Amino acid sequence: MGESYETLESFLQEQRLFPPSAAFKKDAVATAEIYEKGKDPEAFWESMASELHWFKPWDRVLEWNLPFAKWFINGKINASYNCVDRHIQGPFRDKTAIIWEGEPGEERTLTYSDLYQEVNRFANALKKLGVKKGDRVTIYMPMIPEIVVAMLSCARIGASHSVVFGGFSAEALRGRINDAEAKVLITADGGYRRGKVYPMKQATDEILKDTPTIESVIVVRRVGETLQMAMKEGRDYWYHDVVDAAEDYCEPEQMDAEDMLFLLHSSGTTGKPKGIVHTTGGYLTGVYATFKYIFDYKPEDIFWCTADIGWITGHSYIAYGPLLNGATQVMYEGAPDYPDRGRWWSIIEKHKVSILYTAPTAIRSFMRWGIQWLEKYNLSSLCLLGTVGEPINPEAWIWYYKYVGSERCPIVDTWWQTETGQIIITPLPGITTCKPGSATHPFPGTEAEVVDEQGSPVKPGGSGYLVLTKPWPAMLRTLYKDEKRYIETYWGRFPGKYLTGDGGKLDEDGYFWILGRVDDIIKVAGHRISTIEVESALVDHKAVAESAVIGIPHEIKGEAIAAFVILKEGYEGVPEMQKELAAHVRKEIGPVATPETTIFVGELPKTRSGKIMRRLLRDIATGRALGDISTLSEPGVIKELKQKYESEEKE
Ligand code: 7RM
Repeated sequence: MGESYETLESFLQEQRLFPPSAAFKKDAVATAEIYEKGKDPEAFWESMASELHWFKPWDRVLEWNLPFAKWFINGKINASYNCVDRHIQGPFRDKTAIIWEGEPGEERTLTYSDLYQEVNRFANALKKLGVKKGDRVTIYMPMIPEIVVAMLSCARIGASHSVVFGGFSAEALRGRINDAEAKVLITADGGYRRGKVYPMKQATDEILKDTPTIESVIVVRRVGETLQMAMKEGRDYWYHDVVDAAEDYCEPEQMDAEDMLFLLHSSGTTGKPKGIVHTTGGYLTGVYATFKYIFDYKPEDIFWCTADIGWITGHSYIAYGPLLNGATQVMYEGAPDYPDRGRWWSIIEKHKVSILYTAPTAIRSFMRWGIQWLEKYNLSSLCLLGTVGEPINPEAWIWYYKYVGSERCPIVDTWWQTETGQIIITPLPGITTCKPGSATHPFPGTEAEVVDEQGSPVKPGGSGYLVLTKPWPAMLRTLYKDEKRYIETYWGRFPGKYLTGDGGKLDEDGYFWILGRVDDIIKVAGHRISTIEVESALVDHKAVAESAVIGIPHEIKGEAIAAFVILKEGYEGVPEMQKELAAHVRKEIGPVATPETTIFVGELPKTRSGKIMRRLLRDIATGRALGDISTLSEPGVIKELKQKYESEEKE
C-alpha cells in the first residue's frame, strides 16, 4: 500500500470515536426515540408489522413458550405480495427493483412491474408442475435475477424454498435436497466466475438419481450453447418454456404468519448441516424494519449487498429486505477481481450505488490490492457502508471508512446469524457513535447479554458468551425435522437464553464486541463452515484413517482451514496426497471448504477419554505457547506434531 499506508497508520493512532455527522443526522430515518420505542418490544414490532400488508391482522403479537416463539398469531400474509404487488399499486410501479450486472458485462433492469409479471407466471408454472402449499423447492442457481423470481414464486404459492449456495458441490446439494424432501429443483445451465463458465445442471445430473423426491427440474438458460447437457424428457424443463406457457396472474396464497417461508441449511457443530426454519410474518417484519432503519433507506437509494443469495445475508438483504421496502438494488453475478480489481468500484460508479453492504474479508482483499483501484472511480454516490459475516478488525474498518467512504459515510457493523434471520447487534446511523471493531448495541426491540460460565451477565469490561435474552420476530422457529437438536443447541446451555455460539465482550461504555465463535464453526472468507463437516469429508476418503480440522487466522479470509490427517497403512503423506484430499473435500462440500494446509501426522493429541484436543492443535498452528497438557494421554505426540507443523510451514 506504500505511502497511503503511513497515513493510515497515523489515522489508527487517533483512537477516535465516530459520532454521526450533523449532515447525516439531519435526514436520518431512525431518530433517537426508536430506542425508547424498542423498550416495549411487542408494541415496537407490532408497529413495524403494521407497515406491511396483511390479508388478516393478528390476534396477538407474541406467544412465547420458551423456547418456541410464535409471532403475529393468526395473521395472514404473503411474502411475494408484500415484495411486489404492494409496490405496483402505488408510485413504484415503474421503479427499478433490480439492476443486474452479469460478470461478462451485460446488464438487465427489472422494474417492480416486470418482477410482478415474472413472479406471477413462474408461480403458475410451478403450480402446473404440481407444487402445492407446504411443499419444498430447492433452488441451486448463480446470481441472476431468476433466483429472486424463483424464491418469490415459491412464496407466492405457499411452497418453502430451500436455496443451496451455488458454490457448494453437487454432493452437498444432494444432502440438502434429501433433507428437505424437495419436489422440484430449480437450477441453471451454468454461471460465470472469473471469466469461466461453470456447469450447474450437468453437475446436478450426477446426483439426481439419488434424490427420490425430485419430480421436476427447471433449468434457466444463463450460459447457452457452450454447455452440453442432457434434458431428461418428462423431468427436465427449460425455465423460459414453462414461463412462456403460464398464465399471467397467480392468486397469492394467504399464509399463516407461522407457516414456513423457507428452510436454509447452515453448518452446525456436527457433520450434518442444520435446516434452519424461518416462518413468514415475523421474518418479514424483522427484515423489513432492520433494512429500513439500519441502512437508513430512502426511496432514491441504490442499495448493493455483495453477498450470494445462497447465504442468509442474501435472503434477508437481497431477496426480502430491499424488496419489502420497495428499494432499487444492484445485483452482481461474479467475482470482485474480474476483469480487474476495479470491478466493484466501476459498478458503484456506473449505477451510483449509495449503500454498500459487504464482508470484512472483501475489504481486506481490497486493502491488499491497494487504493489505486478505487482512485480510478467516482464513489461520491456512496452515503452508507455496512459489513457483516465476521469481526472486522479496526484497521479494515478505518480503511473502509477512509478510502471507500471518504470519511463521509457512516459504517454499520452488523452482527447476526442464519438463525437470527435479521440483524441483531448494530449501530444505527445518525444515532450511534461508532468504535471501529464493535458492532455496538442490540437493535431496538431485541436484547443481548454477555454471560459467564454460570449464565450470569458479566460486568462492563468482562467477556464471555454472547446470548440473546428476548425473542425477536425473525428468529428461527426450530430445526427442520429436528426439534430436539433445536432445543439442545440453542437453549440447552443457559436456561431461557439463546446461545449464539459467539464469544463477546461488553466494554466499559456498554458496547458489544464480538470475539468470534466459541464452538467448532469457523468463518472462512465469511462463509460458515463446520470443522467437523470437513473432517467427515476427509475420513470419507479411502486413504484417511483419522483427521482433525481447525480454523487458523488468515490475513484476508479471517480464518482458513488447517487439517491434521492420519493416513491409513500403505498410503504416503506426499504432496499428491494433499492435492487429492483437497479435491475430495471440494467434491464433497465445495471450494470454500478446501484446507489451506494439510499436515500428515502419526497421532493426534487426545485426552485420556479419547477426545481430540483441538485447543492444542490451535496452539501449534498459531505458534502459541502450549496450554495445559496435563490431560493429554500421550504427551510425546505433541512434540512430534509441533515439529511436523513447523517443518511444513518452512516449505
Ligand atoms: C450473517 C451471517 C453467523 C456467524 C456469527 C458470527 C459471525 C456475523 C458478524 C460476525 C462479528 C459481525 N450468518 N458474524 N456477523 N462476527 N461481527 N458483524 O454471517 O450464519 O453465516 O454466520 O458469523 O460468528 O455467529 S452466518
